[in-house]
Amino acid sequence: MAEQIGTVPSLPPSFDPFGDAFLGDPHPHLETLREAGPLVYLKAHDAWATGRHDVIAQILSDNETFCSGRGVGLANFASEKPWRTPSLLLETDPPDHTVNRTVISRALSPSVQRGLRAEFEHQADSFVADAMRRGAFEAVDDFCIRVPLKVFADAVGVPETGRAHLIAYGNMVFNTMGPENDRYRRAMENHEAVIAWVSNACQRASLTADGLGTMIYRAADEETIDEASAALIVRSFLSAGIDTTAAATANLLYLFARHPEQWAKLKQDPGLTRNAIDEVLRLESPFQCYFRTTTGPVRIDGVTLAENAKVLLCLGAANRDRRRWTEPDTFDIARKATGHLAFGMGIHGCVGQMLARLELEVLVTAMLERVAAFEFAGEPVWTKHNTLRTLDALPLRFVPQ
Ligand code: OVM
Repeated sequence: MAEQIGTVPSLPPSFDPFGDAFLGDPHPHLETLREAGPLVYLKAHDAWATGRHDVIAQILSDNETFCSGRGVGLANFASEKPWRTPSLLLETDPPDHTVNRTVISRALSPSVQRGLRAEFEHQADSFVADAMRRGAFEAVDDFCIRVPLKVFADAVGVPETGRAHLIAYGNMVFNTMGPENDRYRRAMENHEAVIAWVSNACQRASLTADGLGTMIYRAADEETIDEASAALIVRSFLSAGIDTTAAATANLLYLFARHPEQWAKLKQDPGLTRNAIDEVLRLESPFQCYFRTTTGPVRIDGVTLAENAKVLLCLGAANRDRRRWTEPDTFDIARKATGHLAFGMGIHGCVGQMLARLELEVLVTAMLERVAAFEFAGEPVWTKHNTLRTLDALPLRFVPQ
């Protein structure tokens, strides 16, 4: 499918990483992209793209040339007004990024996480016990989404009522990183009510006294950041922490239902749990792709990019790059899965990844104790989403031991 213009591989306008054909069956298309060249021009969007593990690692390590402050979606904030105030973490560069990142990483310190573990375990146990009682059920709506809406939203300390808005909000944030297609527009349909709920939830007065949200406001009390920044950093918890972990949970259940021998293997050797989680994240990465923007002309792999070029980083492709992985399409919980890019890398590498890992680890541990196998109770349906890889429907039965 790739076409060469001089030495620059380019893909025709019909090749659209945000189109129905691509999103309906992404992995073969990601392979086309990755094998077309280290850096490929996408006619459909006047943007560049890469699905190579080494090229993405190089770009993510050079945040001065490939910035985030002009947006990590297709829209260039230097010329297009974003629909929300840009994130002080995701969509910003040093030196501001460094200050904000320090504030949020302090709130997510190892000791804070140790404190959250017991409650996460308690909740995981009750979610799994509940799933076992139900027989066949819809795992996305009744399990994968509910877990972070309970445990993570509780940890941040936002109000109980109206939390479903967080799913809609995540959908907005992640879909609008793509072009203004139908998915983008549909995600934004109810944006006013959703934004109103989220903005309110981020206010100091809305947050529980002992949550992560209030810890961010403590940095405002100490005058490290101002009050408005605190609200926006709390917003980052809500943007990044719900849909992503819900997607990871759904992808994990899907993979173990599809490959029962891997669940059997994990039951024999629960010591593989953390590695198995990394393998899930590698093979079906929840956050599939995002952009960087060039801050000046740059030469990379024989291609010269001008300033303000948008470069799409397809982590979902890099995580199956045969230059990096052997048998990349195989789900193998015993392989060495670390080094995947599902959490990104460099200065923007996922700051909440230890919390995401904790959430998944306690869930898997709770399931290992009770679940003999996962059975499909209907057809799973993958979501067509501009940047997230997850399922809309996952009818499952947790088979008791
Ligand atoms: C944020 C944000 C939004 C989406 C994703 C993300 C994966 C962060 O608003 O800071 O990290």
